[in-house]
Amino acid sequence: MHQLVNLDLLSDLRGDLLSLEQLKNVPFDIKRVYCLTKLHADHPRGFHAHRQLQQLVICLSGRCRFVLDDGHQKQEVWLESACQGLLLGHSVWREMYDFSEDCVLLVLASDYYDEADYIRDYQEFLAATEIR
Ligand code: T46
Repeated sequence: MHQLVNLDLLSDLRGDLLSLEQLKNVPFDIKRVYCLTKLHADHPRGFHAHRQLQQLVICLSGRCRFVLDDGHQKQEVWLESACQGLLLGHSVWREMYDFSEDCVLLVLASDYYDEADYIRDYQEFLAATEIR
């Protein structure tokens, strides 16, 4: 349902450098990049799936918990290191919880923002997974 991608950090006394390259350590063409910041533990996010979009989510700072659901089973994943990216394919319902105060999420997406690609109703999502 999900895959954790190992990312090499170039670290030295000056700090860490994370390099992300399309079709190298990011397994799709990158059309969009966005960040989630100033997140709150008591305000979970997500609660949707995508029809086509692929994304790689990297926790640059802090930690948070993803609950992923393919309509048949659920998985829980903690993101707490910039050394690992969470690859989210389409047709996975995602919920994001327990953001630490310093949590910063960087997301690389395979396409431009398009609200029509979202399934935001869980019953519609379940019906779509049954059809497949
Ligand atoms: C996802 C998780 C991990 C835009 O206008 N452009 C954008 O590129 C994005 C991502 C969002 N928006 C708008 C859509 C909503 O009106 O920003 C508002 C907040 O988006 P949303 O409620 O979908 O945010 P999250 O944090 O629940 O979900 C986001 C992504 O939307 C989603 O694709 O997989 O992060």
